[in-house]
Amino acid sequence: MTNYVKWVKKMSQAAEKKVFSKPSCLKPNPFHFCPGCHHGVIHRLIAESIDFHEIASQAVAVIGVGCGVFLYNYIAVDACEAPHGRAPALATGLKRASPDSVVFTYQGDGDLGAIGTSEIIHAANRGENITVFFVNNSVYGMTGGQMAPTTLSGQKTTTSPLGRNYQSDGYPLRVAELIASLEGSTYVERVACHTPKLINRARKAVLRGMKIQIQGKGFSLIEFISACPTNWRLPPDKAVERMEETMLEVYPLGVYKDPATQGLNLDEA
Ligand SMILES: Cc1ncc(C[n+]2csc(CCOP(=O)(O)OP(=O)(O)O)c2C)c(N)n1
Ligand code: SF4
Ligand SMILES: [Mg+2]
Repeated sequence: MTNYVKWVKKMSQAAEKKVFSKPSCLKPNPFHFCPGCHHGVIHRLIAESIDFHEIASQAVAVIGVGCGVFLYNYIAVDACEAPHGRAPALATGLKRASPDSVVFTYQGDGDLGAIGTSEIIHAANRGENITVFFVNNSVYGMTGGQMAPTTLSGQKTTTSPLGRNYQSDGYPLRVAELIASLEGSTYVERVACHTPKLINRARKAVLRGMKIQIQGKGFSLIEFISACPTNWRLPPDKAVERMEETMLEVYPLGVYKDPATQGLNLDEA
């Protein structure tokens, strides 16, 4: 036997250790997102959490309007499309009618922080037992990069070509802080997913947000600070630099409301 044949035989007998695989509820469809967009990473984290908690048959996604609108093409769970901004109201009805379902919303900042501000505040204030995934990329991504309530002061967008001016346009809306201030919310965290370390933190937040609902402990909101390279008119690496230099200063990462400080202990799952 030649050395080469011996090597092939040895390799074919070696036990392979799987270190990375696709979540089973993630469909084999290529994402439609632009290069450098963070929606895809967030979709994967949600799919991993559904697998981990073994809730694929119970999970119901309520999808807002924006670039995340095709979530049902990627994650194999039951899903409903909500009119723009109304996902928390639809999720409320679904969860109340079917308490064993695990209901989560997926919403952008235009969806949740502009047209849907009323719905998110009242759902959180009522302490609905739902999980909200909120993607803050500081613009209306899907419709061409218009100014959103989350747009930074001075940020140029298609509807603020000279930069957002707080005197006429107000200040960036800090959703995590706002929702954390309401008595009804249980868990609020702001995360990002542009480095492996931050992805690991975001993964834990997603798992926790779902676990809180499964254990009947109330309302969770996870805010993801995300890049929209296309509408920021930047290549993906520069978009991440911009995120780090400007967005994270206005929107600091961290836990804004911790169930433990409310005397709620999460049972280990
Ligand atoms: C009632 C209503 N108004 C406006 C629109 C148009 N619209 C579609 S997506 C969108 C903005 C989405 O932005 P965002 O929620 O931030 O999501 P992103 O695309 O940035 O992830 C708007 C205004 C709509 N679909 N329905
Ligand atoms: S437009 Fe922005 S938010 Fe939408 S897919 Fe492209 S990069 Fe992502
Ligand atoms: Mg947006």
